[in-house]
Amino acid sequence: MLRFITAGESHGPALTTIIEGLPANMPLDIDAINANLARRQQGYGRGNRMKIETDQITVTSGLRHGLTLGSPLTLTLENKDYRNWAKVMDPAPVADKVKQQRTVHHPRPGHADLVGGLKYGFKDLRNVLERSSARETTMRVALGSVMEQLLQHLDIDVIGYVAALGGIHGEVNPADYQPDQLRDIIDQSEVKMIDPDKAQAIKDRIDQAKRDGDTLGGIVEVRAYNVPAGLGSYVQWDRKLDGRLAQAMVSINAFKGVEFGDGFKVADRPGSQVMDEIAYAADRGFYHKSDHLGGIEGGMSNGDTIIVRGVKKPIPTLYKPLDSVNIYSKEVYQANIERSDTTAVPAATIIAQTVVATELAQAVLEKFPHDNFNDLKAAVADYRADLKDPAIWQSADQAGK
Ligand code: EPS
Repeated sequence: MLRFITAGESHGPALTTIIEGLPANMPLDIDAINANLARRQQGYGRGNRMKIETDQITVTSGLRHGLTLGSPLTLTLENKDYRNWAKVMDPAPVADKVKQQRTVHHPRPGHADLVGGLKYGFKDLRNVLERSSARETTMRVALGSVMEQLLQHLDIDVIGYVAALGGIHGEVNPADYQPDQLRDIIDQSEVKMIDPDKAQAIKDRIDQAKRDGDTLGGIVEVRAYNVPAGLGSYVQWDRKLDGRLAQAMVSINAFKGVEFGDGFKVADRPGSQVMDEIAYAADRGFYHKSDHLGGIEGGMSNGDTIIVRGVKKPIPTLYKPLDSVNIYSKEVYQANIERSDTTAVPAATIIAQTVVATELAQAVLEKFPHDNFNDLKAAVADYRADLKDPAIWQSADQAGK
């Protein structure tokens, strides 16, 4: 069983993740993890925090000479900004006058501030803000990059990009590109969109939102290629792959909804225009003539490209804040202004990509033996070979029935 946990406050000393249940002997490329962390820092519309940080992980357990040990893998990332917050975020007791610094008493609408304070009984809502901050996604990306590498070793590619930002939708069909081409296009794009014609309009809209003290949301799409049929299961609610991907996507800060394939549009169409007809070819095995359902049937991957989209609401911290209430005086105040981004939708592409990779890798590990990574590779290769013409369906006495 694979499990993981993340820890760390936005302005605390460091962020950490521990991943347990990884196969032993898996090559792990630290530079590739750091490259994904750098991608998370990019994107038009990011704020000033990203100018302070150079997010890079240190591995403190579970890896030796570039190969996993099968023991818990610990990744740690230092917050450079901590040096500016050392007193405010000091783990040790501090003087009362320090406690009065950088307090948050005017909760931001749309953020966890108010409810978190009510729930945990905090005098200073900074205690909520520090952990609910999207800074946590550094660790989702770090651990998800480990999972992404596991999938890449099995020839499974996962790619995220912006489908829409601030109401402007891309019009280029991602299915017209190979995964490597998509990766190159996205890496070159400041707004992480495949459609180059929309980039300028989106940048203008971000600039305008910034001038207005406002923020923008959008839609992120993730595609997973070459996923073998049969990950996840129909037999129990919590094993359904789409259910698990949906939970993982909505767990990303500010994500409010998820859809697969043609998504909510299927509500308006008859079944004949929604189901993907089944075909067979010796070189491909069973396949579907279309991919309206986004590569998942009955809670299982069906061998087609998995297509999942998530909607990210605009960041709740507004430089022109909305109304709030002082939690002590109950008087109307404007919400606290914390340094923030105009939009983090481009950054969310790598977060969604690695979060989807995490769920898929978990599903792979559940299906195949994996104490030793070499056994996992062999088992996946054997299974893929059998899927093309399953031995169980070759018995002559059933032919033609
Ligand atoms: C973020 C770090 C945060 C914010 C942002 C995401 O750093 P700071 O609060 O020091 O500016 O820039 O977080 C939010 C917008 C949020 O609402 O939590 C990061 O590393 O991604």
